[in-house]
Amino acid sequence: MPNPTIPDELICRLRHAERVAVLTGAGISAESGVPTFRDAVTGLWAHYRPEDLATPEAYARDPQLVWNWYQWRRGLVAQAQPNAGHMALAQLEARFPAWTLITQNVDNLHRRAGSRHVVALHGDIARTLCSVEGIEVADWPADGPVPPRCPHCGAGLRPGVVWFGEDLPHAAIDTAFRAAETCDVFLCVGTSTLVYPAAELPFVAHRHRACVVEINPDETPLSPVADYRLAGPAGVVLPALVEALAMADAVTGQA
Ligand code: BJW
Repeated sequence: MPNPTIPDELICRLRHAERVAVLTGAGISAESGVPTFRDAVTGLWAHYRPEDLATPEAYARDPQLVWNWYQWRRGLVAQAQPNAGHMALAQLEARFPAWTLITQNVDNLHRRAGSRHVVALHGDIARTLCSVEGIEVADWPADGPVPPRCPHCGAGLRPGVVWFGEDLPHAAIDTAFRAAETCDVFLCVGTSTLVYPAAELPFVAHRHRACVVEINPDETPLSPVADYRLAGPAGVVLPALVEALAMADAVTGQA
């Protein structure tokens, strides 16, 4: 793919920005081999809609099915490596006095790429909780029931993620909204902006007069209000953005 053009005015906005917020979604991890939610699913799970599996109702109805789906995804995530998009965001963190990286992803690839401050809205797929008590459980017998049982109360175990209809972690969502309300530039990367409350964040930033940049090969409900749409894969566009900033720094002789 040819190097995407990053508008000069956007580089200028970024170079003068103090407060930058970023929201990432499944699209940023697509190039690491982690499937997105709303793109066509192939293979073993092709007959299931992720929206129908990531709910407390689905777990109550068929805990084995939901547990097995998460085990399959855990395997994919464990094999995945951060890509150039994750790396570019980790590089940008050091540049801005106030930087907030908010992710809907549960794959931990931002931290593995070197991002130090990550606000995770939807949990962490590597964690396992008791479905009744909510306590974290680290180990269970490999040859036991599926899903495994909580060693304290015997209830089924579940992944430490946020399902539809469940509350997001309060501290994380508060931090995310504060960042959206106060940032100069908001980067919205690889999300369909269909799932709330995360989808509200770029619109909040727009209402507070931030410059909103969408990085996504496809249009989304955010596209009509975005100040800039950089249409392309995050693993290409974000490194191009970092490079364009570095070139502008070199021309003016400052970082
Ligand atoms: C690329 C690319 C590349 C591809 N580079 N880009 C207000 C209005 C209406 C409904 C609600 C509302 N407020 C709350 C709701 C209810 C609900 C909701 O939003 N429903 C909507 C479906 C309408 N929200 C909730 O229930 C939330 N809880 C809540 O609000 O609590 C209070 C409450 C309770 C009860 C009632 C009302 C309020 C919880 C939401 C939890 C979402 N959980 C999931 C699963 C997490 C665990 C897991 O991983 O299994 O989170 S669902 C799934 O969607 C996952 C994702 O984080 C999330 C967002 O998806 P994302 O990341 O945008 O992925 P995709 O696949 O949709 O898009 C990928 C994009 O990437 C595409 O645009 C591609 O083009 C692009 N792309 N390749 C860049 N290389």
